Parts: sequence; C-alpha cells; structure tokens
Amino acid sequence: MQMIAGHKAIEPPKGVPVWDIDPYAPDILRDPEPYYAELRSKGPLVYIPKYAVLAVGRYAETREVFSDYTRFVSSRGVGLDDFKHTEAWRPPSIILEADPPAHTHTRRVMIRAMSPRVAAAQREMFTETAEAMVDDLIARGAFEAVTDFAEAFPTTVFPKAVGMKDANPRHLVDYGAMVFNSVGPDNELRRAALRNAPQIAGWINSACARDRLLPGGMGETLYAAADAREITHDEAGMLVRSFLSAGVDTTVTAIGNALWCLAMNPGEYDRLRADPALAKPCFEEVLRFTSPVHTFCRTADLDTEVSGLPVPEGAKMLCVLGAANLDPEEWGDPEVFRLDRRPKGHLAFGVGIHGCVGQNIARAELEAVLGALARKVARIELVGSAVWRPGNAMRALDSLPLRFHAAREG
Ligand code: OVM
Repeated sequence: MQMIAGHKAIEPPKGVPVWDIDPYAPDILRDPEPYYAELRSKGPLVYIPKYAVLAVGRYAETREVFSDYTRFVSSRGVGLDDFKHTEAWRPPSIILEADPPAHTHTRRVMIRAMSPRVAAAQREMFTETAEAMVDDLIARGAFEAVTDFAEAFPTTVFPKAVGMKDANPRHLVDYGAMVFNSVGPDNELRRAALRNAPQIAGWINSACARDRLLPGGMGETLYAAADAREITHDEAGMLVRSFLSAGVDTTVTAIGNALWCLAMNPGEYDRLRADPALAKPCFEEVLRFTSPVHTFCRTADLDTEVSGLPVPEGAKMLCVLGAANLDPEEWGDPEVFRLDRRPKGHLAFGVGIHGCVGQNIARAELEAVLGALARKVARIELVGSAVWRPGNAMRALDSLPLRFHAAREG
C-alpha cells in the first residue's frame, strides 16, 4: 500500500477539485482566513495532493463529516496518522481516539466528571483567581498577555480543579503543544513539539496516578468511578491524562484569543463592560470568530459519498472548523465580531458524540476571566504587535502585549 503522511495515499476522487496547497505551511497557519475562503469556494470537498487528503471547509459538510461517527471514525486518529497503519506517538486516548461502543462507556463517565454542577463548584475559585490576576496586571502597566494571563490562568486553576499534587505549568503547556501539534503532518512544528516527548509524557503519566490526586478533585472522581466498577483503574488514569491533554492548551488559547478580539473591537468591549452578563455570549463569539482548534481529522472507514462526491475508504478528512465557523452561507457577516450574534451551532467545540466534554469547565473559566475584566478594566490597549503562533491544530497567539486601564471602582 502506498502511504503518505502516515495514512493511505488515496487518489483524487472523480469530480473533486485538486488544490496544490500546504494547509500546514506556517504562513497559512498564522493568517488562515484567505485559505479558509478559497477552500470553501472550491467546493464541498477538495483533494490536497501534498498529503493525499480530502479537506472540508463549508459549514454544512464540515458538520456532517465531523459528526457522522459511523462513516468517519475517530479510532483511526484525529490527525494525519491512520492508527490502522501507523503507530500512534502515545497510547491512544480512550475517549478522543475511540468509537462507539467503547467511546460511549468512557464518555458517560467524563460527562459526569465535568457536569454543570462540577463546573459550578469551581466558579468561585475561578473568579477569585481571575480577579487577583487582573488586579495584578492592572498594576503592572504593560505586560505580555500570552504568558502572564492566557497561560497563567488555566495553569493555576485547572490543576486545582483536577486536584493535582504535582503542578508544573511548563510541563502542562508543553504537553498540550505535543498533543495538538501531533495531529499534523511530520513537519517542523510536530517535530519540535515532540522533541522532549519521553520526559514530558513521563511526567504527565506519573501525575495521573491516584496517589498524586487530592480527594474532592475532578481526577479523584474518575478513580471513584473505577472503585464503583464503571471503568477500570487503568482507564481512570487514562481519562485523567485526557483532562491534562485537552484542558490546558485549549483554554490558554481561548483566553489569548478573547483578549485579542476585545482589544481589536473596543466597541464590543464597551458593551461587555456595560453588562458583564454578556461574558457568556462573548465567549461563544470568540470561539466562532477564532476557532481555537482550527482543524481536526476523521478517517473514512468505508467507501462513501459527501454531497454526491465519492470518498474512498481510508481517506483522511481534514475538517477545517475555522473555515466552517467563518462560512458566509451560514453566518451572513462572519468577518464581524459582535456580542449580539449568539452563534448557535458554531463548531469550535466540535459537534455530536465527540463534542467537547469539558465545555462546562471551559465556559466557567472564560466567564470568570471575562467577568473580572468587565468589572475591573475600563479599556484593553494593544501596546505592540499581536503575533500568531503557527500550530497544526491550534490557532493561538505567540505574543500579545497589552495594557489594562483600571476602571473606577464602583
Ligand atoms: C484526549 C484529548 C481529548 C480532546 C482533545 C485532545 C487533541 C485530547 O483525550 O487526550 O486534544
């Protein structure tokens, strides 16, 4: 079998346009909107010879492919590597990289571990932490928002919510970079992220053990599910690993992207300030507008069709969530960031049985951050250039120099 980028090298299917582009080129990852627009304009499916994949960027088809778990499976990996033919860089996740019925079982436990009640129990800690950080940043004058706020907040509150005894912000951030860059091709981004994989993955795996977790945390609830025989103790450890894989880099990216949206759209920030209850719709619009996870894959597990076009078994389907979330056919004026959009159906958390199981926690974190800003900061000033960091799955900032101007206390 002819392989390319870790999967079966499919031929361009009849009727599918061929586009000679590298979607993982750093310049495209830094400024993806023109690529998104061209991808959508070419048709419902586009064949990309460089990786022999089919890319999907229109809203309707992206939603269809991303959610149809019977035809487009996750167990063969959600990156370019097809786990049927190429060994995964780590033992596959038992929730992200799994299909029903195994997935159904682990997902049920994770839904309970991150229920609305669990998220509500963390809100006070999230809010107190966000307020203290914002006060400190106001006092600092100019600061680097990526490290000093976007990374600082989740790496402080998330290990506490999980109940980790071993908090190491650097390792958590580096592990996130490994997980999210590993879904791309074997490019420099993936190689750089995986360079220290043995050490960092080793630290992460140790931190997932039961004796490294405190009673009352989200991690311990998974081991309690093992005591109740719903999952095995090994599975509990694997699901704690999923917390640490998916819970840090995502919210780091979301906070940076939110600050960028608000710095670039001061009129919308004024609206949030006037009504801090808009934190919730503000976060949803940040998700739609910036799509922190811009691309994940599925694998066609049989010969099938999408919008009447043939898709062969083994095809890697690049689901370009960032393109779908900016599709004018779905959103009308997608290029406008506005808090009153209430973008129901955006794909930033995915959709269907694999839709983000941590979204209650993510929303609680972002609402705490946006609420603290709205109450304490009169104006978010960009004091240098915002620089994007290319990522194989994440659209995140590398640098965001900001200044928070204090609101009069009231
Ligand atoms: C995991 C996981 C879950 C969601 C996202 C993710 C790619 C990882 O279970 O390890 O990042």
